[in-house]
Amino acid sequence: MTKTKEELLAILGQFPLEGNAVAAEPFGNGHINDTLKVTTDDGQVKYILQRINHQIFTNVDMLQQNIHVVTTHIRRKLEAKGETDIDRKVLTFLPTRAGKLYHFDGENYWRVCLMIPRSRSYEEVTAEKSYEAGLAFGEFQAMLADIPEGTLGETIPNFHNMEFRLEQFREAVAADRAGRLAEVADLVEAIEQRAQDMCIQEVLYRDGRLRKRVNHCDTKVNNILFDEQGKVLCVIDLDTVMPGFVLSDIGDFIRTGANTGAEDDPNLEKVGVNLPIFEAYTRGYMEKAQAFLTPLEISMLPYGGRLLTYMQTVRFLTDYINGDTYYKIHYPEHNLVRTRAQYRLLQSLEEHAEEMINFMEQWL
Ligand code: ADP
Ligand code: GN1
Ligand code: MG
Repeated sequence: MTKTKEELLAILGQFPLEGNAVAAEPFGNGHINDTLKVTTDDGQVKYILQRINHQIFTNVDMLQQNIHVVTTHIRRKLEAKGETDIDRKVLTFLPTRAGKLYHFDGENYWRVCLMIPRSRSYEEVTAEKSYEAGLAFGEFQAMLADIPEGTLGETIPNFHNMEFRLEQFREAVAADRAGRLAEVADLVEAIEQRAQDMCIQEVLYRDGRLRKRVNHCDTKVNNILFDEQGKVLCVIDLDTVMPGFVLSDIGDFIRTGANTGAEDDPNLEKVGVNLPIFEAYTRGYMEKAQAFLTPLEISMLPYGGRLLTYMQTVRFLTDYINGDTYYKIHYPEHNLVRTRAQYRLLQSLEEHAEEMINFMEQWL
């Protein structure tokens, strides 16, 4: 990000903060938006400022309207349940002084939300935290299930549509814009071998056997905030909440939480599925979700882990082939390293598929 401190403080001046902002510093490990923590003149970090990546979220009005609907809906549910400490259990976005859901400075789009006090996210979780995360995402889906159809827009059309992601991949391969195809031939082949099997959801949907539900669509392990006791406070990063297949939210947690290595681990020996984390997450998730899932969805849950890992392999490789135009990278080969790590995880998930499928028997 190229903004000076003075420019950032001027942007913050558009929002009715308590106190005056004195600093805005980078925060978190997101690949798309820019996230900054804001310190005010009482020395506290009370706000998060985000620059929305509008190359990717091209309809910022729809994006912010979706988030507004989701956060007010959750807040109402929590109030109805008689929850306490609600300000730590749902994100609160500040309207601008002009009463808008974001500020446009002529070049970039900005939003501000309250920093949830005494909270933190993790890049790696224990089985206990994984169980908690399962409860949280199950509860999140349950709370949003009654948002009327058509209320939430698709902030990124076809976001988790595997057929569409493969189309983009094949276009990238055909164009080979960055001249990188030769070095990734093995990965292209690995992707093509699995392509048909990985598009089952779209086929089932067309056959009327699978429905769409409101999903988070980015259930990375670091998109949950925990309190000091390791209990979940809330689900964050709501940009991609939209109708989709339920397996997305199971799969992306398996991909990020149940991996013994990092998403971009250069050491492939470290990468593999962590079954106790998968089991703990599934137990938590099923506690909340069993009531609304169909037997088909339940039986496909391990497939969801493979699918989202495959989809991420395809997306990282597409970006590498295109010359790194989508994800933030920290070094030139980053997207390739990410691809190889995701592919290794996919192979591990395939090796353990039977155990994972057997684990689901208890709910079938
Ligand atoms: P990104 O799109 O960059 O992933 P996130 O909304 O996930 O953006 O924020 C990045 C990180 O910042 C999170 O992983 C979390 O650690 C922290 N964070 C974001 N929002 C809050 C908040 N309201 N309160 C506390 N921490 C937050
Ligand atoms: C992006 O913004 P972040 O880091 O939470 C991406 C997800 C990917 C993820 C891979 C809008 O999420 O879909 O799964 O990176 N978000 C978007 O780590 O593309
Ligand atoms: Mg995030």
